[in-house]
Amino acid sequence: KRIERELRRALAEGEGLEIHYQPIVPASLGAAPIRYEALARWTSPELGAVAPDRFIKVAEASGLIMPLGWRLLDLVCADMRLMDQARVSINISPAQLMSRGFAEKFTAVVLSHGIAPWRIEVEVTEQIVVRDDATIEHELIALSHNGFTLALDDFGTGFASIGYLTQMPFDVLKIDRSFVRSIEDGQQGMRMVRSIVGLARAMELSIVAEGVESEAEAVLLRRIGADFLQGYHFGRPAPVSAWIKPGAGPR
Ligand code: G
Ligand code: G
Ligand code: G
Ligand code: MN
Ligand code: NA
Repeated sequence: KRIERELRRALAEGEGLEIHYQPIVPASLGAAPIRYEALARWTSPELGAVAPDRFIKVAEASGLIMPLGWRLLDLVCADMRLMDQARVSINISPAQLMSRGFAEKFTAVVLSHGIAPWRIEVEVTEQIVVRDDATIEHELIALSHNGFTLALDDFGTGFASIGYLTQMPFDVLKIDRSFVRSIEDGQQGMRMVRSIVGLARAMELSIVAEGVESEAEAVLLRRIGADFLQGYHFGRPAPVSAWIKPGAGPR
């Protein structure tokens, strides 16, 4: 309840919310990061830094996820004007996609900032599959139609059926870090990740491996055929200023 009250205040006063970006690097050696995942951060004057999974949950339960989501999108779009041609993925909650007209407003906001939709990827978790909601499907299809790419996040932790995957216009599959962790444990983990990669290949999805924390994991993931790697090994989430060349500015 305190989190809700403080979050309401943060939204009203427009303070304490910020976006950190984590690089998503091409698996090919030497290629520069050109993609980032946007991750919300909140520091409240009363509560200090609040973990995003906590305040996102509170926002979802209290209905604040809609105004919060729009505020975060504005922050990302403003940063993207400093990021040259880089692409950014944004996490979207099922609660946001359940609101009719979400895709239309999302598109309008992005265009109003002068950002091309192809630069933005929308990440949704497998939990949206469980909802089996017609509005969610409608809004996802509309986002794809409007030129945004769609990523299925945390893949392997939920219940996404292959049938659903083939029906929906996903472009990217993000392998959850629990699987990435398992590849060093032996044959079983390797087999599992190999089969996920095979599945993604068959569906012409590109593959991001999440939570890569060591060079050993990176080597194995390249060998298995992941297209992009993301994790502390390549960079922690950091403000946009950490990732732009000095002197870069809005164009
Ligand atoms: O760094 P990490 O602790 O940032 O993120 C924790 C969780 O919060 C992740 O599951 C992530 O998807 C979620 N999250 C981070 N930023 C956002 C956001 O802007 N919107 C939504 N809906 N979820 C977010
Ligand atoms: O749920 P989602 O995948 O959107 O959230 C990404 C979360 O993973 C964020 O909380 C982010 O800070 C965290 N994260 C990013 N890289 C790593 C990593 O290498 N290891 C671990 N344990 N977490 C990571
Ligand atoms: O902190 P850690 O050892 O997990 O970092 C792994 C890699 O990520 C290192 O190459 C480090 O330079 C980079 N990195 C970690 N944090 C940041 C950051 O805040 N900004 C930038 N630009 N790179 C970072
Ligand atoms: Mn994500
Ligand atoms: Na994830």
